[in-house]
Amino acid sequence: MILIGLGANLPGANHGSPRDSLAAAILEIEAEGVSVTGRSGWYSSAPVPASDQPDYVNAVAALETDLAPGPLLTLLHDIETRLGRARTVRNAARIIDIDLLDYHGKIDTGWPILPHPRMADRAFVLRPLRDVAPDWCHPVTGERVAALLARAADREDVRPLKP
Ligand code: PH2
Ligand code: MG
Ligand code: MG
Repeated sequence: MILIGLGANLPGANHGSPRDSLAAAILEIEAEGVSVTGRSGWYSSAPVPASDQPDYVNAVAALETDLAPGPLLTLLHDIETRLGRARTVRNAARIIDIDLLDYHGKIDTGWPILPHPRMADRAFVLRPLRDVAPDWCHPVTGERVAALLARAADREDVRPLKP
């Protein structure tokens, strides 16, 4: 299974909401010939680390593609740029962020790092991931998504949005 995380906490370049940007990103991914085989609900989440930034909208999607991890992540970054993302400092508020979370359980400390190095303790990733892949286990530790979610520090800050 290939899983990506999507997040946004600034209005889009054409004034769409963060949720619109996430939906637009998913359409762009499909337009590039990558199948989107599952998508979580939309979640509102407080920024991690805590800050005065606007709340995020987060989601997770499952993909099917023959692209290897590197070309896939390059494509995802191209889509971020097309949707208006400007890269500044780490954890800056953003129009769109698309992260490669898991690629068929591959473990790689090079580029891209797999699984995503911070996913195991982020409820804003794990809560939507559980919608798409309730049986998912962390490729390194073997822990199930529900177990990781139960001890994620930000788990109270992730709330489902109306569909
Ligand atoms: N992404 C970050 C940093 N912090 N916080 C929330 N709630 N959601 C995110 O997507 C997020 C974040 C860096 O990519
Ligand atoms: Mg990210
Ligand atoms: Mg990113």
